[in-house]
Amino acid sequence: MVNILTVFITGTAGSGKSTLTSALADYLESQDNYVGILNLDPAAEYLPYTPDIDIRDYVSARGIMRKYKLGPNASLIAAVDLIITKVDELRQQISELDPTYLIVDTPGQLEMFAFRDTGPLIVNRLNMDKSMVIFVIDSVHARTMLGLASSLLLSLSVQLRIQKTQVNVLNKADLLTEEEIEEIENMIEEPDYLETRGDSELVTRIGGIIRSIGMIPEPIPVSAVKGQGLDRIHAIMEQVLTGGDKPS
Ligand SMILES: Nc1nc2c(ncn2[C@@H]2O[C@H](COP(=O)(O)OP(=O)(O)OP(=O)(O)O)[C@@H](O)[C@H]2O)c(=O)[nH]1
Ligand SMILES: [Mg+2]
Repeated sequence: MVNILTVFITGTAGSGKSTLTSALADYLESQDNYVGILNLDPAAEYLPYTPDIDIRDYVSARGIMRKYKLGPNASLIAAVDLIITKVDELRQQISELDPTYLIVDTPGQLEMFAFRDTGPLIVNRLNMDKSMVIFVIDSVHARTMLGLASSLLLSLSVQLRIQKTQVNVLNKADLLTEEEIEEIENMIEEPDYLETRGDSELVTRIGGIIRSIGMIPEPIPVSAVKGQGLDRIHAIMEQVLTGGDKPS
């Protein structure tokens, strides 16, 4: 019986998707899980892990750039669109590998993947049994309400597009002080806190709207480099895999 949880690691460029893919796979393996890694970034030059399955074996953004004389963004768009034509081959490889957890590292530019029609289509086609999304927020951009609100709005857009159980991760938490992490938690949790901060009215009101939607999961502080917070991600993955309650 197929029982694979496919975990799509999404997030803004440079937020640490590839590093988290590697760290999470290592962590899960250390907990005696059988883990596979699928690299879905056709433009990746260097990866901090060795993928079990690699889209670059089928589609190369650099090759497309040369062949069709396209610029870096146009070639990446074409490359991401071409992934859909290789989904059957990828599914075949996933079935042969048959991992418990398949971690999928997605293309660097979020908008190319999540905000175009192909991304959600690829996610649905690569779903073997169950799937979820991890949205990686760069801590460095979350220290102000403006940065945090922008990141959470992006996360919400991904949730809207892909419509899977989604976990927000505050990566690079090792670059923040404990006070800064607490400040971020306050900005999300404390209803009156936003009013006291002196942000612009737009930022304060957007913060209020994000909170009132109530469906945006509170980010889990993680350090992909230091291996912090991975146990909390694992616990949610296990819940999703075994069909338990979705995280709130
Ligand atoms: N301090 C710190 N640095 C991190 C962490 N995670 C990733 N980085 C660094 O952030 C940079 C980008 O990491 P990547 O994993 O390549 O990020 P990415 O989101 O895959 O990048 P693209 O695919 O190019 O969008 C690298 O220099 C990483 O070493 C972390 O938890 N802490
Ligand atoms: Mg990457």
